[in-house]
Amino acid sequence: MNMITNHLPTAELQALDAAHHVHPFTHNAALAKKGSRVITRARGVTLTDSDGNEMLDAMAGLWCVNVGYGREELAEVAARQMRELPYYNAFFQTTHVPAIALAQKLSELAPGDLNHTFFAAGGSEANDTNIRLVRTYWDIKGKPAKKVIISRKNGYHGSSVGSASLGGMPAMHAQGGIPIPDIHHIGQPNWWAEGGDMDPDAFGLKRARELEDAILEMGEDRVAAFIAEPIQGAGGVIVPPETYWPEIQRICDKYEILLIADEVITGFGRTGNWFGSQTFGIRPDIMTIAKGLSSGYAPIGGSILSDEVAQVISSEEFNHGYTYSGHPVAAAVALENLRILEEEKILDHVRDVAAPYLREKWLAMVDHPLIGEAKIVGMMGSIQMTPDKDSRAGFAAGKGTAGLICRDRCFANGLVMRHVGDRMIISPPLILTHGDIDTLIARATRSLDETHAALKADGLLKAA
Ligand code: PXG
Repeated sequence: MNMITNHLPTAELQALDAAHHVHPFTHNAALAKKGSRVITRARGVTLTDSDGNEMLDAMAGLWCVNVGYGREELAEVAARQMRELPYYNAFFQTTHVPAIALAQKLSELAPGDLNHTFFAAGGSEANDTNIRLVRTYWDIKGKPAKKVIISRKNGYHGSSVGSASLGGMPAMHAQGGIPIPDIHHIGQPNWWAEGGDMDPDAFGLKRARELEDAILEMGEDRVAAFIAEPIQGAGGVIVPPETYWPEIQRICDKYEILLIADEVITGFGRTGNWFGSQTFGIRPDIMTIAKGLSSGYAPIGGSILSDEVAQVISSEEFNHGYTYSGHPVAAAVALENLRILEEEKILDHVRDVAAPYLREKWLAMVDHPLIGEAKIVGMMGSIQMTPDKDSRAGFAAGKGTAGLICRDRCFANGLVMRHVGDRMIISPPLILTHGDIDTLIARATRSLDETHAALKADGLLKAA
């Protein structure tokens, strides 16, 4: 049997990794010199590396391990499904039990009449499906000019050609000939960075109305859909002002465009409800799902469609699909993950136990001398570092200088907390206890103190 175990010393694993493994979103040559951290094991909310260091994983992997690590039931279900039917597809007038059961379960959990799921292997694929799907939808409805999809600057929708085009990350658009045509980006509701002298509510309205301006400028007859994350995740856990989503919903209702809520991060309990759309009162026509759907134990994602969208798209052949659409093992794991979330009342735990306590501690971080803003919804939060709280200035040394220092201090202090520029973000497993939260906050505070001291010592506390 080919066992994948931690059978080599760390340095040898790092050398082999550098020699043969090309990492995503990484300057690989620089990493090769430094050496990757080798993660060997995880249980509950704790990661262990190849040197035996333990870290509290406040990112739940990559925003996905909602039920925490080490759930035997998920391993059991995967093994059982592999023995029973490891693979089959749904292309040629066939189907299988895991895909049927999961699609049915999702129709029960998803709000409104979102009753039909098209499966993919992750969020990028699902958003590529959405691009082809909404354009085909309007073709079938006799409105082939409706091709433009409006999305947002600093949004993240995946890394394939289509989904990265929907995303609004300039560094991604700089590589590989994207965006594809007919994607239009409007501004993001990031008050801290871009709100200037406006109050947050007025700014939220202003940014929402950029959608209306774009529709009016291009013509309603050219716009197919608007896509957005209820809370921007990879963009830095940007919680929109309260005015933002109601105004977006009003605009989508007024003009004939489809609303796609990208719930890849905000789905499956992250915000305290099954979906972020419920937390913000959004009524989407399509929801993108992945990550927490299987708690990351198996790669699976999809698009949940409203009755109307599904009925239109089903009226002709839709020439689209992936080998792993509705993969039986991934679907079985997802179904078991949803059972765990439901039967163990993990959403109740988030709402009544974990999120209120985390919120109290997290928001208090704004009193730290480095922190200008603290935001949190359910189990996703961000804190913004700044050299000048009043002016909301960035650091003269450049964006990300403080963020990188803090991220490294966090690792050293046994905490995985990400940075996006100089914003520190968390999205921990939903099963966090009060004790875990105390640990998280203590390690984060210590890391911030050390970052503050390091910036001070190097003369880097200057505003840009
Ligand atoms: N939509 C959203 C909202 C996401 O956050 C995707 C789509 C793409 O999903 P897949 O499964 O294809 O990766 C994501 C993924 C980061 C980071 O740096 C975030 C994601 C992926 C990789 C890195 O925060 N989110």
